[in-house]
Amino acid sequence: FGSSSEVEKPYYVTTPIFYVNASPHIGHLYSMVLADVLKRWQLINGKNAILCTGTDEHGMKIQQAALKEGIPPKDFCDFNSAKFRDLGKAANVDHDFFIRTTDDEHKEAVKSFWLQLKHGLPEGLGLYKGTHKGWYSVSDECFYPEAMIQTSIVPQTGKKIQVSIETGSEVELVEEETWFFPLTKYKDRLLEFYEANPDWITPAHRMNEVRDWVAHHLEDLSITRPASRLSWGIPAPETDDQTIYVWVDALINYITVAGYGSKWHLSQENMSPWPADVQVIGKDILRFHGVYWPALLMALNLPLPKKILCHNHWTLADRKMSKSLGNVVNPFFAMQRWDVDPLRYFLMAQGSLSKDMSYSNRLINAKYVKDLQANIGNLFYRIARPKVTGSWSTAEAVAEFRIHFFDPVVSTKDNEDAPKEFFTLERPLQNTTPAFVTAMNNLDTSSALRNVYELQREANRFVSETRPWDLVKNTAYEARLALLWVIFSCAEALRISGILLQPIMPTKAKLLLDELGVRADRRTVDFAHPGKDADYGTEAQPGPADARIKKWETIFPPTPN
Ligand code: ME8
Repeated sequence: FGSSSEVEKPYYVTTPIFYVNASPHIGHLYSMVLADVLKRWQLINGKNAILCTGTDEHGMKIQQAALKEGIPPKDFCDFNSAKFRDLGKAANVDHDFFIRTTDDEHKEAVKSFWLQLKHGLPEGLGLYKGTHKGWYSVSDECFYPEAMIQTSIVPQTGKKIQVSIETGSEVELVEEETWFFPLTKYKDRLLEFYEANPDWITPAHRMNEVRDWVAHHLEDLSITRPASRLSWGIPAPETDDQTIYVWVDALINYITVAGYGSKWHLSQENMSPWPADVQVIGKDILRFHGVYWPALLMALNLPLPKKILCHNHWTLADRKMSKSLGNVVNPFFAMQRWDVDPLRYFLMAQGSLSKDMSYSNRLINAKYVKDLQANIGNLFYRIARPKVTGSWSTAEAVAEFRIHFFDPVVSTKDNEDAPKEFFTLERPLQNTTPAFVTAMNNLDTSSALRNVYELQREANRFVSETRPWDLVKNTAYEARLALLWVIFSCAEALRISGILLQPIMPTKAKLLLDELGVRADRRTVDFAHPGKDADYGTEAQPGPADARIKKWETIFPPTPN
């Protein structure tokens, strides 16, 4: 990153860094794609944006998983981390950084952070040593207070175990000497911060959960484990018997990437790109990001992220898709079956911030057919076919329209005799982008996409009503004008949709815009308004019209692959 304060801070998006104890699944893909869409959205708004993802490689969970496989932990991490990196690549996730918590730079950042917590804070606000007794879940990598534990019986064996009420994962009673972060001392500051920034977490009800937790359940945070129990982690500086708690290690990744520890320490200048503009997380890790993370940053007087976006979970047969339950869908297989962009579209259209989302091939297929094939695919197919456009491609028809008819049509609009149905697309063309922008500013991809879907639906209805296939047979001037107006209006619907769909379906949107002959420098949101691009289509793609149309027909084929 540029270290000069004159460099504009890029919009900074993060995903959680994923545990490498198992292979990635659809839930991980969703978080990655969502973050990627938010980054790409900034890009098509003309902003500079960066995205960071990566893997979380320390802790008891990884240590045990590696031991079980009989592989040295680092080799185990190398092997599984590569799968997450491959996933990003396969899904066209445009990340700028892929951080691994085993990277030397990160370890240095964590140690530096640790030393600041230990020595750099006023009396009472820094780390202290004590005995910790509590219920630890290796699977969740956290302690739970007594009140959040219950007894459960393992169905297969009848064995009684203690589990977390929240996640159902097994806990064990642990009593050990550790270092503590005095989280309770930050209670008032946290509550004041939430009060002053009620939109800090999206959606709002997650903010309430966090506030409630801080108000009623806050305890000091044990932030080391005895090295005798946890050896696979970053050693706490200045001791030889403690390892830094994996969650503290993990959270710091977001600032390691931004140069903490190497380029800046406590100075708030030249911190580009921190603070993050949006941090995408699943609801399972809300407390870590909504409570521990701001408290740790506050302790060091560092700026807090501007926004936490907390999404719900994908379920399979009504149960959370999860590595520990084993009910996971392999995202590589899913992309092979549905193709990358249609799957990205499905995830973004069905993704929800308020309820869990059910994953099934039947649903993906239904969405593919209804939204992509029968709606957007159909519109292009209908107006681009030679039987509708005569001998032109759509791009040529649009150009023809521009050259010969633009002014007359504008004046036709004022002509009371012009048939009303010819202007029914006007309003949807005007309204789609503003509504899409509002939804994206609310980080709501699903409602953003509904606007594009509606525009395409209106455009298809418009084609059915104006019947260009009849108009094309009529050689009268008015009929020719009407035909070109229909094609032009639909091309506008496609052009605007193509621009807006770029973050969600980068490859398909590019094909669409290429096909319409939209110049590369006219694909930003500024241009996603009717009449905004005065001459697309004039730089038609090389090759015969038929070849272009054939290419289009395979964009959303009957079976995606
Ligand atoms: O928690 N639906 O890593 P993790 C939607 N290393 N998203 C899901 C999901 C599902 N069923 N399952 C997982 C960790 N996710 C820590 C994070 S960050 C500093 C450290 C996504 O591998 C979702 O984003 O268990 C969730 O928060 C994350 O994967 C958890 O991944």
